[in-house]
Amino acid sequence: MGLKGQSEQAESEPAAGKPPLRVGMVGYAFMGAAHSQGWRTVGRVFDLPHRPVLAVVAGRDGAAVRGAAARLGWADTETDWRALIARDDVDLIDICTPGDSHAEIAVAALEAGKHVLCEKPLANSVEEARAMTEAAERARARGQVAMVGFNYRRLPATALARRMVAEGRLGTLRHVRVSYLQDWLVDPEFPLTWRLRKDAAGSGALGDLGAHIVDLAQYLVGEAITGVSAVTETFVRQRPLPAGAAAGLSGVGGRGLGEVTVDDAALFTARFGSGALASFEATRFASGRKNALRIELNGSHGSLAFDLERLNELSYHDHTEPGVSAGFRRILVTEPDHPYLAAWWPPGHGLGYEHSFVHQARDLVLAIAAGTAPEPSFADGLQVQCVLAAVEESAAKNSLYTPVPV
Ligand code: SOE
Repeated sequence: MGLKGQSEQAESEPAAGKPPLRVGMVGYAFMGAAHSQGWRTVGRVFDLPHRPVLAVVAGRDGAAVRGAAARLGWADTETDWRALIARDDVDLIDICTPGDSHAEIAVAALEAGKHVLCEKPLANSVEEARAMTEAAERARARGQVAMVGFNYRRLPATALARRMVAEGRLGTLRHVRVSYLQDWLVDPEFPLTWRLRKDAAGSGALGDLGAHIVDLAQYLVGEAITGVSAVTETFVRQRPLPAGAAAGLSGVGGRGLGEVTVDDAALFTARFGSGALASFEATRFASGRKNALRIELNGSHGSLAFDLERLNELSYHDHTEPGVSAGFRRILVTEPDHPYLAAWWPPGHGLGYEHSFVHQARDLVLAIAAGTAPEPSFADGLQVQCVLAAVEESAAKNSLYTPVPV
């Protein structure tokens, strides 16, 4: 029963009367807010076998986390994630913290018998991602599930693109062309926040944005990247320390500046197992681009193109059409038989960025109820982490860089 049926429906939520799925979330910044929107909404739009409950949100600052609970709709709070995973009134741990805490929290939560949803990238290193994957595999035997939050798989247009590729509508894939462009770091006065420190974030644009496009490309193509060659760059190497900088942040030369220890941009080419070639670009210095994830796939029978800034649309070119009428056409992805759409609005009334988190919550709840492993799994997250590590290794070797003779 979707919203369209709500007028004929009793005022009760679709999931009312279903057994609760009590969620405990760690962290309440941007991703915590986005996940909260997903948990608040999913049971009121999709008819689910469990009723998601925003039970507890955890954060170190008591006053701040209580404010977040009131703002985001959480019933209780904790100031220590260890106390959260020890509670017997929480079934699932949703990790929305910086990457340096993903592994410790996820492994402890799985060993405490909880299901786990962990934000991307899965971890800050391959070693951490592998330990998380092994813990998830052990927990699987106990009926627990674990998923990593690559939410862009869960927009109707990208899910439709995956369906069309799997149906063979593009034929043999030859090219994948992906970029994820933002510009919030162009100002050199932007402070040295955690995303700019390797110890907290693991990497810069590569892990923050590159992880998304590696996962989305592999999801759409349906196979893994087998090798990369890369360049990375840090354009602004020192930034002002944030107000109240953590003790561990050493100023540079006493001028209140700190070292940026991650990449600002990563560009890499890649091969897929079937021989398709790919190009990837991830940067937070693309002046004027706010959240521009664009992907295009070219195959022997056709092409698909998606632009996150036009996320209700999918461009499709059927190369088997007679040339006189062939060309890219726009599919408006708002029909009831498009992925997820039956639960929402009538055709033509588009969705937004936040709906990817509602769909992520839906798919996780359905997997828990069915006892199936949700995708992307921690093993999928580990594979992305291996690609990111290969990019960093290639860039460090710089081996394929051939200076142009002058
Ligand atoms: C910042 O670059 C960020 O919030 C990413 O961390 C998210 O994963 C992306 O969806 C939006 O931009």
